[in-house]
Amino acid sequence: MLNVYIPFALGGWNVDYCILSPCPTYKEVVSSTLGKEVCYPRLGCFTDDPPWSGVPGRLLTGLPDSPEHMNISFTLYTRETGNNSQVISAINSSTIQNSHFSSRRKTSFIIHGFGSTGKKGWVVEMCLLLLEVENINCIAVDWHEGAKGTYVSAVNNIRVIGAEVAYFIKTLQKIFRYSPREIHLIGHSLGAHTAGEAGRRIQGIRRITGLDPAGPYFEGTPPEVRLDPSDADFVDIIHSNAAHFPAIGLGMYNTTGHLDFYPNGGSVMPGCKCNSCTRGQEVISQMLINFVPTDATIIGGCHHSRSHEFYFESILHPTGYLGYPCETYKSFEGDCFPCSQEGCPMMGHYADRFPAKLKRVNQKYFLNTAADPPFATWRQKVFIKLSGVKKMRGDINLVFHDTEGNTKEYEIASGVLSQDQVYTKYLDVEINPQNTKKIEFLWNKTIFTLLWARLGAETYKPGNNCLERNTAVNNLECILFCHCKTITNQDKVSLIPRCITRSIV
Ligand SMILES: [Ca+2]
Repeated sequence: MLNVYIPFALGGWNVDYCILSPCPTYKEVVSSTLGKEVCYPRLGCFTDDPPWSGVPGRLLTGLPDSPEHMNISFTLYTRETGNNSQVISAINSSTIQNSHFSSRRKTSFIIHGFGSTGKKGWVVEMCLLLLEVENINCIAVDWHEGAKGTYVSAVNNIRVIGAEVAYFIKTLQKIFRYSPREIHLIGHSLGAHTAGEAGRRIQGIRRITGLDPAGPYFEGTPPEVRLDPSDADFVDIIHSNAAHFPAIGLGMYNTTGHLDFYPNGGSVMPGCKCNSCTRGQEVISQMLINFVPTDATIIGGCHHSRSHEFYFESILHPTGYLGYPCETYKSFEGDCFPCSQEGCPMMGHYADRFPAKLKRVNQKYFLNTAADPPFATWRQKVFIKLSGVKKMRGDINLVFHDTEGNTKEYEIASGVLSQDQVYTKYLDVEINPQNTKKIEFLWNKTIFTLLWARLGAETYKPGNNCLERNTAVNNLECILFCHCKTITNQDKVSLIPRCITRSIV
């Protein structure tokens, strides 16, 4: 009955919404909830003193359930186990010593969120894919028994889950002298804050990746209770369902890592149909009061789940997830391209390869993704200049062909087209420049038969500076596509990769 507040941030202010009636006052909630404590062997005591409860944005009640009640498990995947994973336990550490866990490898922990499971689905798939590219120990953390009640009980429970992950890491330290610098925690939604809690308890964890860290009861709260940059040496975040007043998202809107990525602006993801997106206050209310999920990935909604889907695909398509530094999404759509001298980070698995990742905290990066897997896109700035006829009505399109015969068409300009005007367009092309066989230039033939046009299109692999020096950052080669001659009376022209001439502007 007391789980009645929906907190969210509004322009830096926390607003608490009561969704049951009669609503207790702030003071009543605070005074009725403080001062309780529960203690568990190995893990210590958990109080509901501030900041765990009774602070703005976090007016919740209750204490975490016991680890036994939640039936937490750690399942090991390695290249030796394949699908035949091994359940290991820090309480009985011989299970670790007798497993395929190797202290000579790095270790990733994957932690699910509210209403989800670590026994199947994306958590297991993530481990199996990581093992294809890296020889690591991958541990799927399951706490579905603690994640299936109300949202508020799950929020409380992650404190025990975080303590269990920390206890597991301490055990590794003890039996193998294993360093936290070998550890990467990857958590989705409440799992992101679980990773933060483990990081708060263990200094020096190499990296925590927060996949759309849960917003309700965390947005605007003290760093101690949520994932923040102090929880690991490097913290990277993907925001995919950020709260935007007056709508309520399931994820956090504010920056909370060293690098914060906002794909598609961070709130609404392309390809999420409205009947599956289940966003807004209605859903949150359901979650908070009485929702008992059967399939967790549905709960967070399509937007919320995109964060782990992006991470998954970034393992295979790293260069298709380049983030551009920008203050807002609106300004990104018009500018913030190409990258500065220091380069741009790749969202997802390879974010840690960005040399300037630790320069400051709360660095914001924007990018657009495609609507369907693998979601990767390669941003390009295209210039086209027309000459010949003063004004004409029509449209200009570019068609990208890859080496496998797939094509993608993008409109550059339409409507009234004027002589000598340079048409500039940012394209988020779903074809990797590396696999681009040719680019065709199309216009409305019936209108443009008598037109002649000049065009140039530049394509970049990740990195930048192609525009100025034809060099690239991230040690990746820059590819230019260009056609610098005047085209007359044709309906299409192909652009050939690696043309040395610069395109006209
Ligand atoms: Ca923290």
